[in-house]
Amino acid sequence: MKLYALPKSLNSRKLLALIHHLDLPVEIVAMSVEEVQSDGFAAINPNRLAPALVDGDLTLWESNAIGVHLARGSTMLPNDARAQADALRWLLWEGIHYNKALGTIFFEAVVRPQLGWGATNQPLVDDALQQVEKYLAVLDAHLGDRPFVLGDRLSFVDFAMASAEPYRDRIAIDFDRFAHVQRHYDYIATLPAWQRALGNAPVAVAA
Ligand SMILES: N[C@@H](CCC(=O)N[C@@H](CS)C(=O)NCC(=O)O)C(=O)O
Repeated sequence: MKLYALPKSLNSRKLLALIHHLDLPVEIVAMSVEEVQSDGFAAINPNRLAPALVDGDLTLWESNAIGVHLARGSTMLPNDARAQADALRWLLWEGIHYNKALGTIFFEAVVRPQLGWGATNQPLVDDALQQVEKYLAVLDAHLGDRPFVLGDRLSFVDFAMASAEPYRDRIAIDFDRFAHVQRHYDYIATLPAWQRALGNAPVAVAA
């Protein structure tokens, strides 16, 4: 299996963390933005976006679909139908609403200046900030009485939800106002697989 990834991007990171957490035999192909936009890569993902997975004759794009494929049968995805529907609910919400808004802010505030891709699109950022406030309140209330998004157990959904965790301090959102999201992000940041996905040495955990 091969995962084509932009290692520093939000949507690739959730999968790198999952692969490290489950120690899956997946070859990670680290790509540049130019490679992702190339005609060659369009044969794998016609959207010219990363990540994409090639597993034998199955080619998958959309990070959360890839995550479900990789996590199936493991502790990182529930087995029963109702719990899987709940996982799907949150994975769709994450992609369509929550991290769509966070990702826009991240792209404009962090990626665009880094790549030298012109000036920040401030109206877009202002709109995304408004959206993200609404969705952060939803996630914060949900995490108020459960440690993980799906309840008592860590799952791939937590990795998806925490995609923006490393950039908390670099985007114009006061996460301290969302104490349960902060606590969830803090926990995810302690996981060795998460740190490895970030390219960091594992965080020392007290015995
Ligand atoms: N909904 C897609 C989004 C993929 C996406 O937007 N990927 C970005 C990085 S997070 C990308 O490849 N950007 C490269 C480009 O825009 O040229 C997913 O979840 O996989």
